Amino acid sequence: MTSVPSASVVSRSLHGNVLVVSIDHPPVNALSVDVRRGLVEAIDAAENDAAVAAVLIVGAGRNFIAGADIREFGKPPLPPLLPMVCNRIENCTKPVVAAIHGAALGGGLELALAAHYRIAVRGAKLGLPEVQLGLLPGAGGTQRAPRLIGAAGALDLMLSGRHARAEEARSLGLVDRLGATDDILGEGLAYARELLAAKAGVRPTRAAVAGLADADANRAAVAAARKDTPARTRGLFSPMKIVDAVDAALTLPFDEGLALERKLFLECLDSPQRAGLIHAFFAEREVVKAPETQSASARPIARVGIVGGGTMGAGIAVAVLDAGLPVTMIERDDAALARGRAHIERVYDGLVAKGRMKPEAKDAALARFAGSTAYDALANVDLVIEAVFEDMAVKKAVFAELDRVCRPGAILATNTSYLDIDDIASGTSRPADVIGLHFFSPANVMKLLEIVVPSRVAADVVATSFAFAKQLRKVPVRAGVCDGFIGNRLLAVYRTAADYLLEDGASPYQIDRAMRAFGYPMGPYQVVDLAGGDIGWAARKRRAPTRDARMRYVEIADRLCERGWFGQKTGRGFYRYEQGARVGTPDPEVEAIIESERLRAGIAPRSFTDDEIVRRLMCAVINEAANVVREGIALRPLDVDVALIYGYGFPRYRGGPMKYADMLGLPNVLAELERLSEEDAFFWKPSPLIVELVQRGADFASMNGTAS
Ligand code: 3H9
Repeated sequence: MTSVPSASVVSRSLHGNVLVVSIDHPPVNALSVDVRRGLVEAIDAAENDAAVAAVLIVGAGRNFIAGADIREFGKPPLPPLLPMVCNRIENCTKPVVAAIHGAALGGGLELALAAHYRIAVRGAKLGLPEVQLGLLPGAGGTQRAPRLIGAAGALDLMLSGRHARAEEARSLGLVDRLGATDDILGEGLAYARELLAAKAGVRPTRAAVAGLADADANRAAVAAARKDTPARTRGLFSPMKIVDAVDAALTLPFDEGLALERKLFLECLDSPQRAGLIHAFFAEREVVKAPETQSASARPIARVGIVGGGTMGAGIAVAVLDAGLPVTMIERDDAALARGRAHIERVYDGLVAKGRMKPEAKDAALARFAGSTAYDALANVDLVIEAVFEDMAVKKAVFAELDRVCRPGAILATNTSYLDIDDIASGTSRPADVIGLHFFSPANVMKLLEIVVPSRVAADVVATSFAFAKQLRKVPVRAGVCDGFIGNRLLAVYRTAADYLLEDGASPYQIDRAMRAFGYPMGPYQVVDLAGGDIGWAARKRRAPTRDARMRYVEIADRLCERGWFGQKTGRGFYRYEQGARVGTPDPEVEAIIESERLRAGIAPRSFTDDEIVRRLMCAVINEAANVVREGIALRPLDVDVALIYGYGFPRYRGGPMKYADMLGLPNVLAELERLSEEDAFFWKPSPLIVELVQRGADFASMNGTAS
């Protein structure tokens, strides 16, 4: 074996007559400009070296190649571009084999598809996930994949972005061979030598016909995708471009198809959705790097206690059981405990009924569950999560018990949504062990976990909470203590701004429609009806004594609550729900109530465009989010973005409210806030952070410390 130096991220070594080209570009072998250059050099070297009979491309480390280097998007492209690299590989006059382990995603899979032969080993995951970044496979994937596996299979991979395991990839026809062992180099070399021995020549995928054989099926697949995709991918730009590109693979010569793919790829690359989605990709990887995770080591968590078996406690229990951990639930009496357990069983039964869980898995999860009415059952747990009624006295009583029974070093967490966790902590003898773990309902489904950090908590307790979130496969966001933390504090202003619009002339139905068109799955009043109007009512009553006298207060929702119209669960709210229907219909009586409230408040209603509605609600959220960052409640703007995307249905393709604000331009946001301040100087007072950033010519991204 002789080694030839190349660009340091791509090395070449001759194994007999096979040139092994190894990509070693941690963390995931993304196809950066150096990698692309190294690959072209390697193919050139193979062509020019008579001692080379075949080329084997492998990835060093845990993956083959995770795709194009996402950090390069939005910057001027540097040659050689990836489509050209793929063409160079395909045009090589000596057979090129790709040996795939770990991730072969996006451009990584496209590169493999441009090779002449592919082998994958167990654990490999192959996919074209560009759609999740607002893109389409832009290095020949839309043209080569259909030629290999047909339009239906290719569209499924590209429109879902899902990963296919090696075995599935083999049966689809994406790879030719499954390796028998995990030794990727050994398997790849053996395959290459076998091909050489069989005198197998080059086999350009552009000339492949297997996938094109059933022209009727392919046409039908494209027609079906064209029909279904807009509704399925509501608001997304790139999916229909994918359909167009696959259509071209069926109808145009290869090179023309490639040219169209390139054009469509560039359209996607230029779209704000690409910027939003890639921001979200990096932001969700940044949030886990809170300072305490770097400065302290997590405590081990092997046993978890949960106090409270209501909807929240049971949901949290399911989330913990699903992570494979044992749970001990505490309730005040046997009947409440039985209800808690029944809650948990109901969640699992639902999953079993939908075929998403096997009955054995349900039994195994429940075998990890224990309940007790005595706090002493928590003597050995490593972490307790309190999920009882939102009342300070009740919480303090629970924490006094936990302080009494839990072992030293156990973490005592509260799931409170708004109570002062410093106050809860100070009632115990161990405030350094007390933290907030704010789950969202349904807790076993919702991804967001706000980790609320009170002033006296130990750094390793924060680090443990992040590690615990990872065990639960949640997305953790670090938040400081204030009323509502990050998410609910922003929800409150969102709702207030909506209520102002309501009283000033918009209907709840128009507001909901406008916000759905913006990209939320539900409008604010649909959310109220789903969550239960009584929850917000209680919060408004709680805040009433401390509400600033300058704050305008809209009473419309109170009028509905006074009638017992709490939303879906009572059959009426802002909408009517006939016989348990989950989708409401507009209610003229609600409109009449709104009308009379306007009269009472002396307001002459005016009309608002959908665009005005979106602008106002977004300005309210952005402005308060800026305050949240300024006060250090959120570490950075990106933490706000992740919280709203994962906990509140903010459209991911807009990147979160702070990214969206940057895309609008902060000077424009400030100008809008100043205009709105003329109507209500108190509510719309521009955040000093926005004012300062605009003065400096900076944006929120400049505070993130990341590339996106
Ligand atoms: C594409 O290919 C376009 C082409 O069709 C056309 C081009 C013309 N680039 O996720 P992890 C970083 S679009 C740059 O925590 P895991 C990531 O930010 C691309 N960086 O690890 C993180 O950095 P840090 C299509 C990337 O083991 C670190 O790697 N491909 C890229 O849980 C570790 O990542 C995709 O969409 C990248 N492409 O999961 C695949 N990927 O340590 C995207 C990752 O500084 N990637 N990083 O925070 C993934 O799905 C996962 O990263 C993967 C590993 C499954 C590979």
